[in-house]
Amino acid sequence: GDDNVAFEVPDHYYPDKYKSLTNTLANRFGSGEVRTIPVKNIALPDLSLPLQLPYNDQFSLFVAKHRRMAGKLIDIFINMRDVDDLISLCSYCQMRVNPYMFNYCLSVAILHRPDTKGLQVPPVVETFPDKFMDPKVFRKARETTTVNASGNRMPITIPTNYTASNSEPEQRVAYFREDIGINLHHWHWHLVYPFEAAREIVKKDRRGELFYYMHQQIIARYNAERLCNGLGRVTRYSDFRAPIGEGYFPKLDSQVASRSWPPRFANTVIRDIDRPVNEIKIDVFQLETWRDRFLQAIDSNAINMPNGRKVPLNEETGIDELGNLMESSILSLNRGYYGDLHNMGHVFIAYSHDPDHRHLEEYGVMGDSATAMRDPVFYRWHAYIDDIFNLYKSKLTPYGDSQLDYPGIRVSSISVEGPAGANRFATQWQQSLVELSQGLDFTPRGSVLAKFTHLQHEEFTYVIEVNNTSGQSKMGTFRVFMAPKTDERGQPLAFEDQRRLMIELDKFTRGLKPGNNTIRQRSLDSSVTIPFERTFRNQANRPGDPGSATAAEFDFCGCGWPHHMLIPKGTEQGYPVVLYVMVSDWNADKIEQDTVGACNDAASYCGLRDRKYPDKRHMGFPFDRRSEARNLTDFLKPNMATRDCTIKFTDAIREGTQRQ
Ligand code: CUO
Repeated sequence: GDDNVAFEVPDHYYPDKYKSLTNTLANRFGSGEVRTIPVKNIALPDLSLPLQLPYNDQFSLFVAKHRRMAGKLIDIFINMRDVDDLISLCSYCQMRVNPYMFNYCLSVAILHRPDTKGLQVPPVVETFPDKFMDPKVFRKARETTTVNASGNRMPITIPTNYTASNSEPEQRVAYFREDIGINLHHWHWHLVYPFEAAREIVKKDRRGELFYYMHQQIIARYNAERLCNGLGRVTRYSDFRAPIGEGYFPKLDSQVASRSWPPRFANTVIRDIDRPVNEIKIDVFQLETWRDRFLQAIDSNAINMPNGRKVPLNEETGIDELGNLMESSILSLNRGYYGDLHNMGHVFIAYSHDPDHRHLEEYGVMGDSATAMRDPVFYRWHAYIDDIFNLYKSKLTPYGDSQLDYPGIRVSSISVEGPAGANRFATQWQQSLVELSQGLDFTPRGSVLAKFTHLQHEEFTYVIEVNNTSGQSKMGTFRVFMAPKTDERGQPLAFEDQRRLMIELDKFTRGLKPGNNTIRQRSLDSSVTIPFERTFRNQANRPGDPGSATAAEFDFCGCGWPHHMLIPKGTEQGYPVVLYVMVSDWNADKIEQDTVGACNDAASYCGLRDRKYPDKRHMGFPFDRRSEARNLTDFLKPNMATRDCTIKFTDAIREGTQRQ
């Protein structure tokens, strides 16, 4: 319009990390001119609250004050009248608002505004690579780019096993905890499911239940990795007065704040927090009180409302209510009484090295969803959270035949085919490249690639034989899980233990004609995972890529377990696991909705954008409840089958690198 003023942004004006954003904003107006941004003169909204966070400070959603600031900024971004006004505001904010907070709030806003689905946000691993990798990479990048300012740069190798030596047993699962893809998944999940923002943003279908289930699956997966590596299942962190045995030294540097992420020494005890600078004053006793009230709610099967009434937990929505109460999200039915148990657990641990700010230290990795999963204590905390949810689940009546059976449908077998051989999974290391240039504020333009090492598996195909004796065509939901067979002492797992170790591998729907059906499903099409390129590059609308999904879809679609971590590592001897499939009646499972363009390939842990969770059953069905069955064989019905398999790990780096 006429009130648009185009102005040239000087070269040095934007740090490199924002260039892609500014490019996008410019391209949005078709100018094509890289640093020309049409900026409208707009009446500036009141930014005083978000501006209270200093530019170079850390930003954490677990800090209530930061959350209030972010909530305000998201509101402001969401309520801008149109995209032009939003862009103008962004250009004002970029050099003034804390970059971590700015990036988060803008991502949430772009994800949730109907008119910004075509806008591009820089993927977080590129914007803030310092949250995901060893700082030596940045020093090397600095050297590389000064020595060789042009295009052809060698990738910088990110070392593996750099946070501890082999004297630390926990180091055996560092490849899982410090996997960039896993941490990106977790960051994306919390971006898609914020616990505090405008109600219409937070209120997504079954988000409290998904909080429970996605984190339950993380613990199940982590436990499988531990068992593969000769470690016991993770010990829950349930005594808040007891020392935390595991130390963690993150060895990450914040580029924005020019500081190192603080470590936590072995045997640290959480202490009362009094940090005026963060407006946090809370005693450990408060955490215990919230915990006791939560347990009381489960015990009495009801939630106390602010007005004194009691709302009974019902079988349908109980877990969803408890998820929101626990996290807590603003959907909690009584935040005043049940407080903020899970989030504050993160906060207590994150500040345990400097609870009264006397050393002027910032929070540790537990204070940020992009870094929390690196720390062994993350799993101890979430194992405890999961145990509490399981207390509730254990009170529910076990599923009966009417819920488990699918009359007329018999599954005669499940097996696995692939290069590793029949009923064998194979894993090894692989190296992949990730682009860093956006996040380095010292680099000249151009590509800086980092090469990192991660687990990978051979792709495979499930082959499932189903006999439909009903005489009619049917639709079935195939639910595929995997679990270890034995515990840490080599004893067969009882059903109650094994069900909690069940890892969801896939869930899909197929038609079943009368008679015999051979169902084939590729590992690549898992409903749990997203492909490598999507984990690392959620951008879209690249030039010459007109049919691509929109950036908002990609941002949502950035949520998904990284495909390279679909299968646990296994062992060199071949780790025994059981593969399980259930075919349930799609008529009882289905949600009637249009899922076209809803980014529908990683729904198991992430749901669908702007849609309902695409399965009517409880998340984790049929393993989310206890059963009378003593072991998995006892549990089986005609519409289920299992297969003993092994996961063979080869300690070698696979040929060929993946590129985003
Ligand atoms: Cu994802 Cu504790 O909720 O980190």
